[in-house]
Formats: sequence, C-alpha cells, structure tokens
Amino acid sequence: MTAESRTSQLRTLIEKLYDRVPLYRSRMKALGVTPGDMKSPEDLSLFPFTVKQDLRDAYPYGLLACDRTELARLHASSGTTGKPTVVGYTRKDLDAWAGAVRDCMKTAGIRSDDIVQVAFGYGLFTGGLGIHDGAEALGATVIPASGGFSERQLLLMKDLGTTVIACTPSYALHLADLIEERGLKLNLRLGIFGAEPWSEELRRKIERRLGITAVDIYGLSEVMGPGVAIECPRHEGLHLQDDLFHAEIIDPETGTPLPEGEEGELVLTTLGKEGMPLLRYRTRDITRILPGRCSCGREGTRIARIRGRSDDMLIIRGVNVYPSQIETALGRVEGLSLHYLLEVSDRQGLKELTVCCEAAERLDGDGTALLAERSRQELLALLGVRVGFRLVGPGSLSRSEGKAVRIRNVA
Ligand code: DLL
Repeated sequence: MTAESRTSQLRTLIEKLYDRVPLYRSRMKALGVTPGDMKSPEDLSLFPFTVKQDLRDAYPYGLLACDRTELARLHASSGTTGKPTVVGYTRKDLDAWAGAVRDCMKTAGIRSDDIVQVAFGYGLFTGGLGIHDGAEALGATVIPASGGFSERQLLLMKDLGTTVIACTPSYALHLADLIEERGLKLNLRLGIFGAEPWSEELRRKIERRLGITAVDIYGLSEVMGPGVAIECPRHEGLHLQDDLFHAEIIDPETGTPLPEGEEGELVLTTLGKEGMPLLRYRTRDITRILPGRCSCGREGTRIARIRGRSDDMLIIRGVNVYPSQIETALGRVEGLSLHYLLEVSDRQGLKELTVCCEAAERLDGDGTALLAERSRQELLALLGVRVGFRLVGPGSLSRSEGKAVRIRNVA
C-alpha cells in the first residue's frame, strides 16, 4: 500500500464522516480541521479520536453514516454498566466482514475441506456469526455449535469429525480437560482462539493437550468483529487486514502517536465501511506494531499479541500488572492448571492482589506448600512485585464458556 493510496482512502472516509455524521463534523470543526487537511497518512493525527463513550452517547443509531433502512444487521456488545453499544452493518459491510474472516482463516491454514466447529456464542456477540460467515465463505463445512453445552461440543467433535475448533482460549482449556478426562480421540488439527487476552504459555498448553496448532484471532465489535487480525501458524504476530483498517499506536495517557515498535494503545480507523465507519477508534487494547516481515513472507502490518486492555491493568504498589503477565508466570510453574482468578481488594486506596490458581492434580499438604511457594517465586520474578497467592484444588474455580472473567473485586 503506497502512502498516496492510504491517504486517499483516509480522506474519502473523513469526507464521508464530515458530510454524514454530525458528531464528527462538530468535532472536526472544534479542532479546526477539514477533510482537505488529510494530505499524508501522518496527518491523521490532526483528526479527532472516537471512544467507547461516543458509541454509548450516540445510542443506538447516532453514529450511522447511512440510512437506518440500509442496515442488514445489528450487533451489540454488552456494557458492564447500562446500555450496550450497538453496531450496524449494511449488506456490503457483512460481505466485507465475511471476506475478512475467510482471508484470516486462509492465513491460519484452514481449508475448504475442513470441518469448522464454531463454539463462540451466536447472537448479539460478533464471535459466533462472524466466524460462521467467514468459514462458509471459505467453503468449509460449518458446525454452528455456539458456546457452552460442553458435552454436546465433545459429541459433535467426535461424531462429525471436527478438524477446526473456534472458541475463547479459556473455553478451549476447559474442553481440553474434558477431552483428556474422557480419553477421547479426535480429528482436531487446528484451533482459532480469541476474544480475550491469552499468553504464550496457555497457547502451548492448549497445543500440547489437544495436539493442534493454536492461532490467535483478534477483533472487536465496534469496528467489525473477529477478523481484524490473525496469526499465521508461524506465530510471529498477527497479520492486520490492511485493506479494511488503518492502525496507529498511541500513548494511552497523552494520545500522542508512538513510533513503530513501541507498545501502546491500538487505534483503528475503518476503511470502506458503510454502516458505522469509525475514525481513530481507541480500542484500549495494548500492543505494538512489529517491525520487519513475518517469516511466512506476507507483507503488511503485523501487531503483537494483545497484552491486555488498559482498563484491566492493575497498579500494584506502583507496578503495572496485566492479567496476561500473571498467566505467563503461572504457565511457567509445573503443576498448575491455568484456571485462575485474580482477587483485587482496596486497602486505603492501595490495590492488593491475590492470585488464585488451581493445581493440576490433588496434592497432599507438603505438595501444596511446595507448589504454592514455587508459584509465589515465579510471580515475584516476572512481575517484580510481591502479590498474594492461593492454591486451590482442581475444578474449584468456575469455568467460562465465553470470555473468562479474570478479575474479582473483593472487599
Ligand atoms: O471479542 C470479537 C471477537 C470474537 C474476536 C471472536 C476474536 C474472536 P468484543 O466482544 O467487542 O468483540 O470484544 C473486543 O475483546 O477490544 C479486546 O480487548 C478483546 N479481544 C478480542 N480478541 C482478542 C485477542 C470480540 N485475540 C475486545 N487477544 C477487544 C486479546 C482480544 N484480546
């Protein structure tokens, strides 16, 4: 992609938003910029950001760039508080999305002769239908299993000969437990996992236990759904769908664009969307743009795996801690299962963290004390700050069927 063609794509988008979306016009006016100021990709930083609150304020249709009657589908993401955020897609948007997921699947190594079991939830969440449409567009055989009902998942996998499973990594770990417990022999060869942060250690566990290649797929409903970026089997970062998105990395505190290679917040601008195009959407996801080229030979932008959401970052005695780092530390301790929960309490304005993790097997008193001590040491070594640790027995933490809830606030 040349700088000229990228500039022209961005200018077309900005013109459309200026003409059709009052919020963007008033923001541009307030900043004293017009679409004509978009003369090179760097000029994008002159233009306003969009944040999640803008979608809430515009609920439900305020950010549409087309007439409501042109929408073919609506998705929504459940807000933790109050109203969900709604995203509208025209027919063309849905086709582009299916094409993006199809291309992601090809990059992951999925073929038209694969049997793809979609164990992401179907409904307002974009995971189920998004992966489904892409797998169909690829010409694969699709099993729309949706999330949960694990016994049925196993039955479908076994009887129908599923070769590819798509779900959250935390659910994949749960399925791996069940498959091992029952000694099932399956045809699985590949998994595409995403919708939540996960570590290399969890990837290795899933790959080893299920005997598959596990790839990371990224996306968010605000800009589309799954299919924004995906790994190839080389596991050297996620290939971004450059024809549909323009990526920037900014300093989450100041909003200033960061140079290539530096870690910060991912900001996405949609290209070519009709229903609800977004300009400089602040994802809150922490990653970096990787320099150089993947050994698979593909050109284009690559991002590192998402470290976590800036909202989920904990500050423990001055040290920034992401749940994914904790997962990395736990994954290095032989004998832990990677089913874990972070209990956060507030002591006079200071956050205290206790990591609860299941042992992989039942242990006696000495075994428990030893494993807990090893876990504490690994956490201290990786995080650089001492945190509480509690070892719990196998199966004692609740399992997630979709996005795992990792943080619990306790009094
Ligand atoms: O989770 C879309 C999706 C479905 C992606 C299925 C991948 C697979 P939302 O519910 O809007 O959409 O949540 C988006 O989830 O901003 C990230 O914080 C997180 N997320 C998604 N994929 C990944 C990933 C879907 N691969 C939010 N790694 C995003 C880390 C992820 N975090």
